[in-house]
Amino acid sequence: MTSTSEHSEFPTGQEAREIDAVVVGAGFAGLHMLHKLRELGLSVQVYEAGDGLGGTWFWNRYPGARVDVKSMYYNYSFDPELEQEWEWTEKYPPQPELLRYINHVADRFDLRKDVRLRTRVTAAVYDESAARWRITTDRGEVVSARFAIMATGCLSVPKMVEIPGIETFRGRSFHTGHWPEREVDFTGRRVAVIGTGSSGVQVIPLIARTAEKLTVFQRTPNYVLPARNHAIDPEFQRGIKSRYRDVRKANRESGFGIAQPEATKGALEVSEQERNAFYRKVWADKDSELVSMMVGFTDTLSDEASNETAAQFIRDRIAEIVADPAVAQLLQPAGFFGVKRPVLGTDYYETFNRPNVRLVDVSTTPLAEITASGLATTQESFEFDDIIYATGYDAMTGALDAIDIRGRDGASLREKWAAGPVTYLGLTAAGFPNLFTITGPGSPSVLSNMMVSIEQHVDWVADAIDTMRTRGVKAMEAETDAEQAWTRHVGEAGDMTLYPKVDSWYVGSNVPGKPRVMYAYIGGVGAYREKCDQVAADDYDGFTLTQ
Ligand code: N01
Repeated sequence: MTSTSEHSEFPTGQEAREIDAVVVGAGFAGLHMLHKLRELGLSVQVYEAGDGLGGTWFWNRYPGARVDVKSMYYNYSFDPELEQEWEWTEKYPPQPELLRYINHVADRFDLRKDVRLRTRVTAAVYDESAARWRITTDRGEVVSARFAIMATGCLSVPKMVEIPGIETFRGRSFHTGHWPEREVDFTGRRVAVIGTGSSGVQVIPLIARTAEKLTVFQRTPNYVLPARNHAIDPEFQRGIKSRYRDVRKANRESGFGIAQPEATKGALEVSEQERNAFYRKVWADKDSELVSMMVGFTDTLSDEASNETAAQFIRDRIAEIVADPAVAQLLQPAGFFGVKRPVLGTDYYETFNRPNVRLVDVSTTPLAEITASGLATTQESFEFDDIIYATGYDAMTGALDAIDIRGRDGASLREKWAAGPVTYLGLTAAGFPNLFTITGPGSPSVLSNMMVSIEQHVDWVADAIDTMRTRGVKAMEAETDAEQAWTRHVGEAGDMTLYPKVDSWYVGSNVPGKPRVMYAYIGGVGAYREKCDQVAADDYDGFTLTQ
């Protein structure tokens, strides 16, 4: 830590309401941050663009939306009573259940009164002389806060297709990440789904059940493992609850935030028989998890030949399930397994055996235009009643870029990150004192069980703020050297794996023109937590604290 001291006063005649902290976003991260800061006695205002709480789980209301981390691990751990009293119903709960849980938490801790819904933060400008952030909303509200905490979500800015004509379509259009609150009926309709990532994979089987005809436009096939979702076994739920402290600790110390048996061998260090027996177990076991396939061997995500064994195993399963060999071939991914977000699905491949479902490969004949009556590829025209865009997000930086964030000397965060995000620990940026990004770029975030990463960041930020208050520190700012070293480390950690070798939103390649860098830290949540704790223990090493 470097300490500097300066004297300043708040500007006189300041018209903005003064509070301690603004939190942007009322999803899992924002609500938890609010709770923690209130416990510290701070005055907090949360702004939320949606007209309900829940962030991701508010907006992703499409049919089939559910989490793909086990319910028992995908919830708050901060309150032992809360974790005991809430009863999960399924291995992977659906969106309505998650939204009920979030609203339950909000009521239980009386969080609503500090959340302003339907209000989008448009700008955050740092006033160095006052060491305060001036936050402006789209409703014209201006508030002055010591701390600005961005809990804006990693996947909250939907991305559309980059072709002309979207606004000309006369039928109904939906983006999975901005789904209407009312129930949408697809019975007897001709429906297009564009995109086969996690959202597409979840929505496609359900739409296929009622639509007259479903056409799926696939650019890149994904590796889809069977979710094998089921009603939660009460015995299992009781068992986890009885040892929750140990379970939480193990998850926090793990690589992806979901503890797994430690792998000791590379995939090619065991016999083919042993390897396939493992893959078969993960594929078939009703209690297995996505991450098991990724970390069952030490080198699945880092060695091309090892990775290929898992990839081929899944391709073989696709060929077994899909009746038409030409369709099966189109559904078989060619690239590495696990380093473009793999997916859990229910009846996904089976759906392509239905007579009312057609798969169109748009890697060879790309989408060319959305028309008044449907869409056209470079080869064929289609007519639809409904188009569903399951086309993903401007991930990690999209929501931060959407706010005009200006730090010391009016410097813009957007401009600072023009060649890719530069952060210290994925939590802070030099030039932007007292601004924190929960699960920000450069932290494990999307490469982990989000609940584990959210809680770790919220706790770290709350501790930092508490320390500042106790010690009379007015501003905390990352040092440029520390920031550069961390950002380099994030890139180097990525380079030790296969992640940068494939196109995916993890490296920003899904958004034309976005810098291609590693947007999340792959070093593992356990190691990352240790690093963050060490920084705090070393008197906030790498930060300048100004009194
Ligand atoms: O978005 P995606 P998503 N022409 O970016 C295609 C989380 N999540 O909403 O792969 C044609 O993964 C694009 O094709 P390609 C999870 O972390 C979790 O599905 O770029 N196609 C791809 O197929 C996930 O990773 C759950 O070639 C175009 C698809 O659209 C993340 O959110 C559920 C195109 C986008 O896939 C994002 O998932 C849902 C174009 N111009 C989401 N543009 C859980 O299960 C895009 N595509 C927990």
